[in-house]
Amino acid sequence: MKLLYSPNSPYARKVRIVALEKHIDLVLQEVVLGAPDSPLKPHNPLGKIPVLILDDGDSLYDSRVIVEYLDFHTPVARLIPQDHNARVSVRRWEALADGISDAAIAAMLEGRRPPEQQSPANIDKQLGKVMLGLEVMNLDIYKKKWCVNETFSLADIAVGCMLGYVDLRFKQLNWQDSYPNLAKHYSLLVKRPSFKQTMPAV
Ligand SMILES: N[C@@H](CCC(=O)N[C@@H](CS)C(=O)NCC(=O)O)C(=O)O
Repeated sequence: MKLLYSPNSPYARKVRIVALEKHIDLVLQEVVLGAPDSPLKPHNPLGKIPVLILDDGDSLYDSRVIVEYLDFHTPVARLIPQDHNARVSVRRWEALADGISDAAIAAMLEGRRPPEQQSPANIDKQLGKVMLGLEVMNLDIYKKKWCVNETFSLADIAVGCMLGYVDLRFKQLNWQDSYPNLAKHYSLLVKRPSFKQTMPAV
């Protein structure tokens, strides 16, 4: 199986960490987004990464579909619980983490537009979503080691990938000072070999 990815994508990192935690070998192919000869389009009409190309040539996207596929590909180290309520809780954490990444990416892209075309109001709006999302997570993780049922899961992976991305692009937010419960959770996550091996490039 081959993963089309870019090193700083929080969604692609989520997939890479799931594969590492489950000891699934993936061939990694780095993709430059927006390159005219991008190999993405034949595999994902949306032109987004990550994409997982299966051995039969079929392709899977987006990251939530890929992690579901990988988690059921092998029962080793299950990351999405089978119990319905626990599963919904894990997937809600993931939805919030991915949504915060969406907002952080939107703010980053707005800030990269030519100054005269930028909308400071949109940057503020997107960063507002980031901070409110972090505040909710900080409350939810209070006195818990892991996000759901005291068990390491996809929820923790999604949260860690999002926090790594927020740190990469918006260090100045200093979210660790405002959200100490989340900072404690993150300090546990970054000790895992799967997180160390996939740190975003500076
Ligand atoms: N919901 C998607 C989001 C994927 C996504 O937005 N990826 C970004 C890179 S971090 C991308 O490919 N952007 C290129 C584009 O939007 O054209 C997922 O979870 O896979």
